[in-house]
Amino acid sequence: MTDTVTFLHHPTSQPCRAVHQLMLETGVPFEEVIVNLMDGENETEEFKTTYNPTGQVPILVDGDFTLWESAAIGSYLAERFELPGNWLGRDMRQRARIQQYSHFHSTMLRRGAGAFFYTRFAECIWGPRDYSAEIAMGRYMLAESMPILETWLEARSHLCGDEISFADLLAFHEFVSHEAGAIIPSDEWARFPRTRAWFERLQQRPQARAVSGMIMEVGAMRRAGHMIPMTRRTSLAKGTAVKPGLPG
Ligand SMILES: N[C@@H](CCC(=O)N[C@@H](CS)C(=O)NCC(=O)O)C(=O)O
Repeated sequence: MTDTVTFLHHPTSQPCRAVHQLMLETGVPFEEVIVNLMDGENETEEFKTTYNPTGQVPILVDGDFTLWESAAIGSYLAERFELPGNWLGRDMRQRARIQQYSHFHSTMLRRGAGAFFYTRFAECIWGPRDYSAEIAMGRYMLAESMPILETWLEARSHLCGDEISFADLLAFHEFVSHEAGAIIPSDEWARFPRTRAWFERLQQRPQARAVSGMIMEVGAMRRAGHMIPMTRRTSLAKGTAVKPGLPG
């Protein structure tokens, strides 16, 4: 088995950036393949059959083994490359804490991505429409999640202890997108000073900057009113629509 894995991703995607940063931080040998989400390359039957029936990224290919879902990819990389530090947990309890966070993340903070997607991306796919219900739902998920993060960060410097872990990267990259899209106003951030300080600390990591360049550029373009060219007509943020099939 070769030691180089293949990483299929797109740099605008929060879970992709979390996995990407993990691999850069820990020196995992990988080659990258950028999947053209903007034109729906991931929606073809061939892509879904070969890689992931949901069509989503990130995806990891290690020889004849293909894996998707960012949390599963993190756990796999930890064992496969014996990742150092606390990235996926030094001991049984730390590993369980990070798993706990990953499940919380999927049902709570991750769904806040709808606020970013429907504020900044939806118009590039479906044109100007009323996305207020979806934006409100995304904001609601953020409002539910942020106080929980703030409580954790009152007791410790990182989400799962006093050392950085993959949980921090999963959460951090959600906020990077919100920052790129100017989704969370400063008076809202002011209610969560520890979360803000944690976010700013993580922003200083060179690998965080290395994987965040494109989303910051795209966010700046959208804030300036420029459209992102896309030919896809389906959602990039599955699970954040309020009505089935919306807006079609
Ligand atoms: N739960 C998944 C979520 C992955 C996900 O939402 N990927 C999005 C990009 S952020 C995607 O591939 N969207 C394209 C599509 O659904 O067509 C994970 O953590 O890996």
